Amino acid sequence: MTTFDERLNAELPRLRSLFGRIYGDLPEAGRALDGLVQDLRASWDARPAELKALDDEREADPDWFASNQMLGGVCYVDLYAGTLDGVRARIPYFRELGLTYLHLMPLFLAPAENSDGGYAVSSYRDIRPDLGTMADFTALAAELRRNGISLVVDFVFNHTSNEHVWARGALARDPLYDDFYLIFDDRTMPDRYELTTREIFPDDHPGSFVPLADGRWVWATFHSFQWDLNYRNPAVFRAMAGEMLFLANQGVNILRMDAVAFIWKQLGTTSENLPEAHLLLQAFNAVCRIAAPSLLFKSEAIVHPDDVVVYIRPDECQLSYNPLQMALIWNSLATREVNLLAQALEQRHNLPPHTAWVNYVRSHDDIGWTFADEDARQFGIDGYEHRRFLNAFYVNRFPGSFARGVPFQDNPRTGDCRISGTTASLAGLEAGDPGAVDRIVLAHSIILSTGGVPLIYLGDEVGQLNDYGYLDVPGHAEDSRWVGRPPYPAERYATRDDPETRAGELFARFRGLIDVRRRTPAFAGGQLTAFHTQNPHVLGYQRGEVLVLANFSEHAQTLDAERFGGLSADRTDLVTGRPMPLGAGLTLAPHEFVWLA
Ligand code: OTU
Repeated sequence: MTTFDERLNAELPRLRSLFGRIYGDLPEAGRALDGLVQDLRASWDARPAELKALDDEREADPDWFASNQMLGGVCYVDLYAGTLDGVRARIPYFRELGLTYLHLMPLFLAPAENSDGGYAVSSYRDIRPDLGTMADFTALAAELRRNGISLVVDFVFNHTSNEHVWARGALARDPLYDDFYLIFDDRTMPDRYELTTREIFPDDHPGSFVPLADGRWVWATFHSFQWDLNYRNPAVFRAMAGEMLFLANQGVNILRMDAVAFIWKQLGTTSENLPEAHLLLQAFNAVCRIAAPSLLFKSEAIVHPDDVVVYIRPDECQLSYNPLQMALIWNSLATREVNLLAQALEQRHNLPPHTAWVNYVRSHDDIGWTFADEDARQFGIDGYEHRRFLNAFYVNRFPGSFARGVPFQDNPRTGDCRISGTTASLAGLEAGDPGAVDRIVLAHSIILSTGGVPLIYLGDEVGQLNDYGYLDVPGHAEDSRWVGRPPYPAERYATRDDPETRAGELFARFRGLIDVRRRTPAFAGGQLTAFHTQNPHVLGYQRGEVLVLANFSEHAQTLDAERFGGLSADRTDLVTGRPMPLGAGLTLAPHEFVWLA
């Protein structure tokens, strides 16, 4: 077992050098670092023995998350289970499904009516009262741990709500918090910043700043009640590190680092993905290595793929959402062509050792078309026009569309738009399209087999549909992402064992795939080898000795025997157990995929 002092000695030089690179020789930085070292020691002393044991276990097995046993689920506490105790009561179901990772959506104290789904945090140390208490949370974390399920929560550290004590202090000009946010007396600086920043939630407010009651302006990238923190102030880093360590000691295993792209601002730039954002994450990472060694970060950067990958390193974020794969799965379902997805898997999938993707079909957010225009151009596809097509297709404004999505942040000025909806509604179940179930399973077969942690939005495994009820909820009606956040689909779950129902059919197929993945060591790790099918509708890749083929069209597709030259021909499909010799070529039924061992 490594002692605290050994870890401090090993990591402090790195932390100190990161502080130097971020803050230069600012005298406050030295003071913040000294204070932080005291915080680290106190936090370690308070860390429960059970968590210290887990620290040792995971330090000895740093690739634990790359196992083919890993399966993630994500849900809202209130919508899925009512309260934290309700979540605890669902642990038997999580085990039935095979979850080893549970992401509970933001559950901290937040403004009453609209809190951006909890992404406006008013206190990192208080649970929203209607969900339970911090003691319930800690107990749930322990219960999940005993059931082999790692607990993931959001670390919303780019901003706080305007009701957080820091925000109230800053508004009141309390010298302690004066410099915690980016507040300006007049529009001079905001105007200069906004020359180069992007509008994120234009439906809420234009630009990056919102006015305060006293006439000043505060930086608010997202909603007017979400104020961006000022990380140029080293006291902000120390304060946030304290909140992080507090959560670590409650038994959180993975922090989903929200909105990482935005944490550092620099005049004359987009203020996204700046080098200091990475240095700050590395400094937070060093903090964990010293006082909560098993805590991992998952980066939430839904940006250009070149920018996404830079966050993924063992000493920064060990895990990352894979927004490119997510968007391109939907792209292939719409176009029935695998060109962009195959290219992404070939050129942008493999990651450095000791890191992993979190692969997902959809999240609680909108789907943004974050593929690289340069990549698309290689196929003669114009990014702007193609995004317009995808947006039209997924909101059912394109002839023949099976999708029932809803536009999000439609910005006619920039042409930007994103898509909200549940997997089932986007895949055709709501429209009654005969290919819907196959599409839902096909999409998940990709995230279950490409390598990384597959993450299911809970309820999608029984085909939950869009919830238009959000239109009647104050604070939600303006935000179409709520259409994709339906309450627990009790009726669907109740029929999950009845193969005559849609829910039952889906659930059985999900369970089948999850079982195969679990007993197939080739699905561990993240390395993938491209396999060129030469058929525009059929995706191919190899995971170790397993050859995956997936037909994205609603017509049968044939691959000639010569495609498989050099591969062993004697194959069985792990999904169905059917022998599939490759010697005479192979025909895939509509939307069929095979995992050939
Ligand atoms: C995240 O998303 C969360 O996932 C959202 O639910 C929050 O509203 C938001 O942060 C603010 O906390 O713009 O449309 O990577 O895509 O950070 C979602 C850039 C978002 C953004 C992402 C943000």
